[in-house]
Amino acid sequence: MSRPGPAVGALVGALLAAPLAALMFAVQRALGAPFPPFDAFDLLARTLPGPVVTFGIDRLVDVILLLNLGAVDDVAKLAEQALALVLFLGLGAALGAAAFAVLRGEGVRSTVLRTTLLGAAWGLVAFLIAGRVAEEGAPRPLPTALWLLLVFGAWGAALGGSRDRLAALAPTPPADGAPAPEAQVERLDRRRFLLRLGGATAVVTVAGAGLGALLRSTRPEVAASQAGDPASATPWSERNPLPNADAEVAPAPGTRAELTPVPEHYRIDINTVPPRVDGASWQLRFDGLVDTPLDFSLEELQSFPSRDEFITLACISNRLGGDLIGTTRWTGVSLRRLLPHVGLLPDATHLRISSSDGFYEVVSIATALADDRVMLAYAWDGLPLTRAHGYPLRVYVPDVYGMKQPKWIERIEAVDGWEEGYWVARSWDDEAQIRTTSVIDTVAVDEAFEDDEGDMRVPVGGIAHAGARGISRVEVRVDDGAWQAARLREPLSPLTWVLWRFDWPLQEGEHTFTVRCVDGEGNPQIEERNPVRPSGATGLLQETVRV
Ligand SMILES: Nc1nc2c(c(=O)[nH]1)N[C@H]1C(S)=C(S)[C@@H](COP(=O)(O)O)O[C@H]1N2
Ligand SMILES: [Mo]
Repeated sequence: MSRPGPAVGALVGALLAAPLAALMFAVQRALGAPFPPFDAFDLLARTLPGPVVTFGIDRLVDVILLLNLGAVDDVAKLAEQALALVLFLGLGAALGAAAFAVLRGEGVRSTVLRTTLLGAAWGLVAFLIAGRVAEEGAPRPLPTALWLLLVFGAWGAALGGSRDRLAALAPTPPADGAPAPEAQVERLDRRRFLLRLGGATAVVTVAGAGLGALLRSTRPEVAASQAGDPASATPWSERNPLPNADAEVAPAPGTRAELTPVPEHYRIDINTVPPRVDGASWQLRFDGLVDTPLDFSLEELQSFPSRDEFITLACISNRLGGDLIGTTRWTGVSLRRLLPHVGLLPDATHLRISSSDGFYEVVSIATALADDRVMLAYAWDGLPLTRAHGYPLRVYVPDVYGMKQPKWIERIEAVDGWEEGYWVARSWDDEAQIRTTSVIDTVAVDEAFEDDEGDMRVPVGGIAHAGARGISRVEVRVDDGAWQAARLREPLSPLTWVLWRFDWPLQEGEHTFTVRCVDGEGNPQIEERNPVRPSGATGLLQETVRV
């Protein structure tokens, strides 16, 4: 009788990996145990060469934009998670195939012990990976190791049990083969066994995944620590008017919100799921070339005089007109206020800021001393940072892209020279200064109105942004006409985007609008098209409408 081979092994390995993933998901939700499929994916993303990772991200974003799948950051995270699961099932298939191939000569003897050891070995690797990508607040190692050895060992035992069962059963009969007389009783052939196995694994998978999804609501975000205090659970912007509420220029209807609601703010980072940090036990370690290494608790940081800033944050990967940009009100402490407490040594030139997810960047001490807007921020829009946006602490540095601004920071080390940050080491721009860009959000044909002279005008509007340099001029061109000045709305602060508006005298037909701007230092936006890598996208945006 022929023994089940690697192809059957791959099928069984993958089938059994699905309930394995689902069970681990449920236990992760309930107890915070690691979820190895995502851990392995994150480790891969951090260790693969930068160009490989960047190429992968670029293609992913291409597909999202091509198929118009929705907000780039949300869809990309979902796609990463799906890919992580597919890789995990693929690994289960590869191990199953290898095991069945090696055990082919074993006849009907029991192989369960050996496959259990194989599963446990996979569990051990998963445990080591979880330890490498783990952040503060990760569960204790011993129970974690036991759990992973147990559940992966069970995968291995089920693999061996299935193999032994298949080895004892008749191979699937050929399609044209008439059933043998003895089979008329209850005949369990290999195909039927595999179908049953598939059904059973599907049930456990659905049950585990469903349980995990239900558990979501019972494990509140660490950041939602203000639950008892209803006033502070309301965002600042819902309790206060914006500082430019009386601005002369109103946004054209259809322009994006001037202040981005935090739940809608884009999220970009190297984690399949954001790190979970316990704010009560968390401390910021300040060490390196200092007189007095110090640990600051969140409470200590909040006892320093705070500063509030309206800030537009943009990702260097934001494509022209893309959605990886947002504005909110940041609250924190100026980094330079901490420096006297630790006493920098004369050799110190830079601060290396590192995060619980392994991300890091450097800020020059000269910048931190000269610019009190460089801050350690603990609140967005009047509430503690959410887990996705860096709870409990993130850094802000004016005029540079998000890649220079670590979230979830846990250590600041004074060092004696510049170093490459996480993305700089992966071949992105050293400086990553924000480029000057302008975007058309709306040509509000439906909102056409009659002006004082009785002419119909169409409100056209959008944003212009140049980091901390501000915007001094925005111009619009219709078809091949002359560039005409748009009106600028007074911004929320010198660190935010500027909303612009141009009331266009309506003309019927098809028209193309182009926008360009000049930053606050008099430098015009670069009109030549450049891709996002390595220094941020440039080029002019156009919008064509039929009137
Ligand atoms: N620890 C950590 N900080 C990080 C990142 C990261 O991957 N890990 N990504 C950076 C990048 S590339 C950007 S654009 C901003 C995005 O911040 P947001 O997700 O709060 O919008 O976070 C930055 N800080
Ligand atoms: Mo970014």
